[in-house]
Amino acid sequence: VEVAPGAVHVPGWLSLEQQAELVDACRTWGRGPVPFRAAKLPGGHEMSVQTVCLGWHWQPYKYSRVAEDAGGGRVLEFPEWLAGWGRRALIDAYGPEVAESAAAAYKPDTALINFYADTAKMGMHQDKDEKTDLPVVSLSVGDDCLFRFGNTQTRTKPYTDLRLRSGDLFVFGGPSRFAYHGVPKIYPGTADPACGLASGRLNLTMRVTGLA
Ligand code: MD3
Ligand code: FE
Repeated sequence: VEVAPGAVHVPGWLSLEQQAELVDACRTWGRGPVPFRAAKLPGGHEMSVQTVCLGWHWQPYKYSRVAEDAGGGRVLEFPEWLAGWGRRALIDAYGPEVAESAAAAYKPDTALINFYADTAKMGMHQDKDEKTDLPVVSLSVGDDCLFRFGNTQTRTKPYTDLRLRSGDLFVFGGPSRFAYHGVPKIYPGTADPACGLASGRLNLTMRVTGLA
């Protein structure tokens, strides 16, 4: 479903087995050299979401290889299998004709894994810390959420509200890459336990930072 030019929602893209596999991987990554942590905004407030990263460590407005705000460990490598999921995601979202060359060239080098407890949310923002305009691939597992997809000009209306469910894929490329978006609400208790998460919501986004 094309929600806006370049913004494609593919409900139920991941099987329950793949969802559980991803949850397991996120648990393993969270036990690595850098734990899940709430990122601090420049004003000093902590985000309500807990995040762990692969490839590059993200803090609001910057990427680094070590997590000075989370114990000083070096981030884990971005696994090749996950890049493979990213390339398949582009083909499945944009169609083989549009996407095959773009997909073959797609080399995501960072993943941000966000965990939302029941009351966590994410305010409207743009993702502008990457130096490329290549697509962001987003995978959701666990409880449903309200996802708000806005416009590139303001963090307010017009926007489209959508419900994202466990297993959903969303690709944000082209004119949608720098649109405002946020997660105003989690719907607790809506997940199938077979997805591997007993409560809360995980979202993994992969990106191409353009950094070396
Ligand atoms: C639209 N994550 O990590 S995923 C983020 O569910 C983030 O955790 C949300 O926003 C989450 O930055 C939303 C959907 C998403 C991700 C990246 C985008 C939408 C996007 C980048 C550009 C435009
Ligand atoms: Fe974002």
